[in-house]
Formats: sequence, structure tokens, C-alpha cells
Amino acid sequence: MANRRKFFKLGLGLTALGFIKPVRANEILGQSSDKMVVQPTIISTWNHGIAANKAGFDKLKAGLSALDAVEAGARITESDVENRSVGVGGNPDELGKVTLDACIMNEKSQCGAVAFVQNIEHPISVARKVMEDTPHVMLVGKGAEKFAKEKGFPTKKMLSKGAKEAYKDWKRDQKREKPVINHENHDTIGLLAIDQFGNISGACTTSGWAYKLHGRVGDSPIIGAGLFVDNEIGGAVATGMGEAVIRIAGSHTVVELMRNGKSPQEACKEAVERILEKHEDHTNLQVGFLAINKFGEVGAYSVYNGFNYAIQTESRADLVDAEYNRKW
Ligand code: SD4
Repeated sequence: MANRRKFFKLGLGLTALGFIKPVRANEILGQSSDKMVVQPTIISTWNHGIAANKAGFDKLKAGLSALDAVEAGARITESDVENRSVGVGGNPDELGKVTLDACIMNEKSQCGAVAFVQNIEHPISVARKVMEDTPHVMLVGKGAEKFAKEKGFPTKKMLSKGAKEAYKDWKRDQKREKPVINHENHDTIGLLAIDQFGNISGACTTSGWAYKLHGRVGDSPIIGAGLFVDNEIGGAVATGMGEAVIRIAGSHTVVELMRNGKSPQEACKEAVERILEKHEDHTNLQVGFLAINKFGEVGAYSVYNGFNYAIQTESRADLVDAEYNRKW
């Protein structure tokens, strides 16, 4: 406990004084990273992150890894039929097909991803298998589905009753334009966890942009865009309009900003500002970043209000409103 307090005090103090050239937390402490004492923590995007965090934190408490925690958390949301942006409840594309994207990354910078997969309930676990059982990082479409089947993942019919009704309405209204990603139309889950060893892992899983073009893949399965982890620095996840996130390699940018001395909060803010600079039209350009550094500091920032994240540690389980650049 004393160690932990010393660790946080030192980290926060140095950050506040602007001394941090960060750097590696273990360099500051003069320790090897496997000796660092940190508080197991899990954070996730949006309010469904509360349930996801609970499942993930149970793993952390049981002494399992941050990787196990983020996977367990992601699976809860993937099975949540009420969530219209992830897994079994996800909105379909323009053809009425639910196509899923997911990625996962561990403390060794190993990563796995699947994109444009159909009829698989837990793309996050398939992504983990890609990471652990293949020399590749990403499998897509039919190839990913074939791989999943070979690994024993059951197939499942995806379009939920609610999503089907909403899709029918959309078709009936003959809306030619795709629904924008705004405050009503996104719920992707991105999770980051630190385990008892101070190791960081992350996961991200989504059904993407509702009624997207068939074949469209967003930022969520792209390492560096929807998710990035560098165990010496921290991790970041993104939610919102994936095209905008990809343009600045969003989550990687956040982690690199932290490497260069920004707090997670400052890093998320600067990445959002960079997105705004790169786009002339900011209408409905909602993007949010969530980040954690090696000290356990957390930050989040979005273009528009409405973005929130869930955080769970031994002493708290909260939903926190993120800071934002502007109001809808
Ligand atoms: C995408 N970033 O496919 C995802 C969508 C999202 O909350 O985050 N929704 O572009």
C-alpha cells in the first residue's frame, strides 16, 4: 500500500510539475516493470461499460491478466441484445447483415483482430485466437469465419428482433443517406485494464456504423486506430466515427502524446483537436477517446458532449462524463 501511494504520488507530482519526459514509469521508479505496484483497474467506453467492467474486474480480482479482463468484459457487451452497436444486438449494414469488427492487444504488443465477420457472437475471442494461434494480426470476412469455426466458435444468427425492426423502418423510409454517428447512434465498447502486475491490455468490439455500405470496416478492429497499448506508457481506445479516427491513427496518437509527456486527459483532448483540424465539416463528427497511463491515471475527451466511460477499481465503480469540445 505504501509503495502504491508512493508510486501514485511520485507519478502525479512529476506530471503536475511538468517534469515528466515520459518515459517509462519503471525508469522513474528505478524498478523493472514487473515489480511495479499498481491498483488493478478497468475502464470502458459508455454506460454499458459498467456491466463489462464488473465481469472484467472479477477476473482481475481473481488474479487473472488484464488481457483476460478486457476479453471477459467485451464478451458481456457482445452478448447484450439491447446494445445496438456491438455483437448480437448490433445494427446491420445496408443489406441487413450484421458485420462485426474487433481487436485485442496485450502488454507484449501482441495483437489480433477480425473484421467484417458475420454470425459469430464473440469476435473479441476470435481476435484473441488470431493473436495467440496464428502468425497474423488480422483476419477478415469469410476467412475469419472459417478460422472461427475451425477453432470451435459456434455460429449464431445475428439480426436481433429490435435491430430488424429498426432496419425495416430505415428501409421503409427510403433514407438514402446513412445515419450519422451521433449521440444516438453509437455504443462501441473499448476497454483498457491494468492488472496486479501493472500490465496493460485493451479490447475493442463493434458492429460499426448502422446501415453502412456492405464491406465497410471502421477503426475498431484496426490496431492503432480503435485501440493501442504500449505497456511502457499506457493504452487508448476510440469510439465514434471510425473514418475520422483512422485518419489520425487515433489511439496510437493518444499513446504517443502520453509518451511525450501529456497526461491521458491532455492526450485525448489533443487527439480530438487534431481530428477537428483535419475536417472542414464538423457536423455530427462525434469521436471520443479514453486512455489510461502506466500510473493508473485516466482521461477521456470527445468532440461533442454525451460521451461517458465506466471505471472500476477495488474502491470505486463509477460512470464518468467525459470532457468535450462543443455541445450538440
Ligand atoms: C466504427 N468506431 O465502426 C465505430 C463505431 C462506434 O460507437 O464507435 N460506435 O466507426
